Amino acid sequence: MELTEEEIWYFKHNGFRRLPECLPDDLVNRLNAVTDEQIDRMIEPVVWEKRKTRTPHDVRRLSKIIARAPVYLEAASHPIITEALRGVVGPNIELLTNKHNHIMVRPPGSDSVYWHSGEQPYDHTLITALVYLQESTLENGCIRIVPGSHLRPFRRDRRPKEAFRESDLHGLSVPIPMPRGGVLLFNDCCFHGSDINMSDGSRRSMTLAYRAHDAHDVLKEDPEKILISGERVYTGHPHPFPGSN
Ligand SMILES: O=C(O)CCC(=O)C(=O)O
Repeated sequence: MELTEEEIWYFKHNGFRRLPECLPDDLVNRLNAVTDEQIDRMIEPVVWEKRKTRTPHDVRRLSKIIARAPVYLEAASHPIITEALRGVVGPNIELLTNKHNHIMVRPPGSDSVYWHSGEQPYDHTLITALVYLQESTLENGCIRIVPGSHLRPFRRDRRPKEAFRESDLHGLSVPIPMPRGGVLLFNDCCFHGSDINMSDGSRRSMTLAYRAHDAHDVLKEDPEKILISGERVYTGHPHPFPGSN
């Protein structure tokens, strides 16, 4: 569903938007089945929780998911996501494979995701989508976002390394619980992080990065970008300008 003008305004000012529609159940089931297998077989690249044991229970993050199984790209290019993105980045949309492109598994007891702003506020090109394979709650450490922080006019360390709950960013943030199958879009310049998983289950979500295709790039076939909607247009000024000689 396309975002309304009011929703686009909300996204631009607050920096995030929870989409009203969830991905279909069947797709979420298939995502979970493939993810179960990836975790059980501990298929690298993996980011581990801070433990030395390295069992399937210690998998914090599965990296480079798009190359692991076609179902991940199917979800990443689902119309529920692309139609909403269109209102934010226009019709020509690329999925990045060299930023995000991972699943946060967040097993029971998983440590917090420290406060960070994915990109600098002067570089507003990247939109993050979190796609929830499992419900995310206050108990299992749902994401918290500092509304409007993508518009900050001051400098602040992009990764402040402050204890999660003691940071002033915690007091400025809002928790965003999400349903299974839910999709959260946010401007990656927003400060965000999430608390320890205090539940006895995991809290899986795909983290994906999108941007508008750069219409001025002369080289169109960037291997780290997958065009998921629209076309790779070129709108640079040709030289010599037609009819100028
Ligand atoms: O899963 C979360 O709560 C945070 C995700 C995130 O910031 C990331 O994957 O970079």
